[in-house]
Amino acid sequence: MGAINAVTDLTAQGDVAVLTVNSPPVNALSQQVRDGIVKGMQQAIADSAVKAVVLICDGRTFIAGADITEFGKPPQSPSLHDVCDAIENSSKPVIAAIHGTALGGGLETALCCHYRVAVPSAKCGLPEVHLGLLPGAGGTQRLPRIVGPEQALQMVTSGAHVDAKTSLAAGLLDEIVPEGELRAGALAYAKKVIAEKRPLRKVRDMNEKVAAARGKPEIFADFRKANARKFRGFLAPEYNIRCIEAAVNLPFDQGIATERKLFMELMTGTQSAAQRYVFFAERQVWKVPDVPDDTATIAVKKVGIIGAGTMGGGIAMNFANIGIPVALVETKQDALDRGFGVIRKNYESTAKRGKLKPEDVEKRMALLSGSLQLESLADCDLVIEAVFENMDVKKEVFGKLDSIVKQGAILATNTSALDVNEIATATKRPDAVIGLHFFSPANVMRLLEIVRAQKTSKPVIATSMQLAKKIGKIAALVGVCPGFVGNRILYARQLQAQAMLMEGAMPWDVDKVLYDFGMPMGPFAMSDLAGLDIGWSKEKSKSSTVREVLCEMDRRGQKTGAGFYDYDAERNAKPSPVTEKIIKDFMAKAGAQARKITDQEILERCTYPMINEGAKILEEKIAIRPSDIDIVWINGYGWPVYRGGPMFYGDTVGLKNVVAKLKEYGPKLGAGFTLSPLLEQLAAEGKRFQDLK
Ligand code: T1G
Repeated sequence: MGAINAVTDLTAQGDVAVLTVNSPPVNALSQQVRDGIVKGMQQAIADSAVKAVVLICDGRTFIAGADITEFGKPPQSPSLHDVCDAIENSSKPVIAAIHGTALGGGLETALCCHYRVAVPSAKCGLPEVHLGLLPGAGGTQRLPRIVGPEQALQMVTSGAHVDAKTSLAAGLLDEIVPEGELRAGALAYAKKVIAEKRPLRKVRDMNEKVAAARGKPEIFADFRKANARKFRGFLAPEYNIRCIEAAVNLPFDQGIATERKLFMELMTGTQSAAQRYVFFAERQVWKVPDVPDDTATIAVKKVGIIGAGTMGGGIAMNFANIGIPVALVETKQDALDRGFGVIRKNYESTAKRGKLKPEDVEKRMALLSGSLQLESLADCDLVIEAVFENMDVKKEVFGKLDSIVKQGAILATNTSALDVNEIATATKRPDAVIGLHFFSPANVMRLLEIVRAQKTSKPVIATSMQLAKKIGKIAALVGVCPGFVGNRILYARQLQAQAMLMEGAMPWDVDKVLYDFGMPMGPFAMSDLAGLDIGWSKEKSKSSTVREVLCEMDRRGQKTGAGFYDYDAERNAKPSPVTEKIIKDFMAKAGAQARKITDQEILERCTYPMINEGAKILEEKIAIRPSDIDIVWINGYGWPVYRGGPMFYGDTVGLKNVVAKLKEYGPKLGAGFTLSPLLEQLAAEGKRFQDLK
């Protein structure tokens, strides 16, 4: 008995051996943890005084999975399968004692135990699908044997964390013990198992629920059909489904063989590499080298928002959602009333979907106050302007805020592209000025670009990052330049997409390529959705571009039933002969000859300039690291997570190939296009963006 290695120990409590794992931060199944469990089991079994084993973890959680940092490296024994076998084939009953989140390999390990107990706050899940994987240690074969194939399909393809109560009802847990008394509760349960001479119950032998589903292929066909849209482009969900099918149709060991085969296919594929990269990128993005975690922050007890339109209203909801009072200011009462009406409607539709209690709708609405005077913001700790996207208007507002709002408050702009340094000059406190670029709809989109101006202070940055986390956003700290990170890269793509219209491609040709690549929609469908008339003015319009002509014809996008596409009453899009004619007229006027542009060229012409722009953004230190750029494009624009983001995609294609193609397209990319020196240098050195630290 005693320490087995640095992260595991074995102690005796009467005739029960307690095998404790203590490997912060999440007791992941590193080689040391695996070795400790195997050795601990051997010692417990060899000790005749031991009648049962409790497997428990110190720290914040039960085992939260395999150690993702070991993936892609040569496997080290003992394997997770060795751990599972050691437990499941033990001659003495093993009881898993669960707190925190038993996830992935952690839950799989618990499923190899003979019994499982947990505290009420514990959760169970198999989230491997989010890493582009599937439970590779028997989870796809054991889970359906307990909860049945239907619930197993839901769990493995959603990666959801299931609470203790639901897990108990589903049979994943045998008992819930009092909160904070896990060790005592598990020991008591173990003694009960001994006293009652309970059997060495193995999940692998529980075949009733899988046998009942045999001969019912519709379970899987219906599930695939119902989720086709959500799973589009992903490999892992389909592979998870196939493993559950194997659990239903094959004997256990053959099911395990199927699981191992499909697991390895995913593990060695680019989709999982991309999704594991994103897992770490989502944690890196919060780290700002010169703003340490212990930077002082400002308490934000009241938020002010100027503008109760789509953006202002959506932003307000974020803070009301976490119980922070919000004061909204508009210029006219009817605009204020309309804004409140939209917010209430949003909350009520969430409540209708059962995702919000009616009383919480009222609680959140009660946190909102409205006024026509900026003076009502005097006592706010954070004020965010979401007014018209015009520099003069914004500077005027900031000038007024400077004289109204208390000292020490943060003055933020929601601008999507304007120069935050210039906005800050309208105040005597540039250190308090920052950009908080929410993405529309602000109450839904996860991304927040936090724009650091030259004089923004570190406490203001630290507070903004901390607040972003509290409101459930994923925040990327970016520098000041036109379009910051996301929109600047978007412009690079739009330029190429529009240029190809003058070379023979139609909007629907370009959109199809990017949709098939995995984007939620292509550039032209996106423009129609956002509205073609953003920044367009009827008075100044000179029919000089396809977009201007469309707007002049009142074809302003989905909202007018026509834009690049024609839309039916359900807003289904179809290619428009009107748009085709406008494009052909422009080409005729320019004397341009249409040519066949391949899908591959469309894809390269749209994505490689994005990668190039990302490299420039890094050169100019507008983004801290390449993976921040990827986080922006995955969470702000829907870049498919299984392709890792534009910078990861560049690494996947190979920067040498990206540079070669950009040089080959040369003048086609437009007179303003220049190759990023950083991109060229990395390509020449055979390096990747991921090698940049
Ligand atoms: N391996 C290695 N490190 C991990 C890890 C893991 N599984 N999970 C978390 N970390 C690190 C994370 O990088 C961060 O490090 C710190 O722990 C805190 O994490 C065979 C193949 C458990 C719900 O997918 O969902 O098992 O930044 O910031 O918000 O079938 O971490 O501090 O240096 O996220 O409180 C399956 C992944 C693996 C669970 C806690 N398991 N982790 O959330 O903290 S694959 C998972 C999470 C597998 C088997 C398969 C969350 C969490 P740092 P955090 P949190």
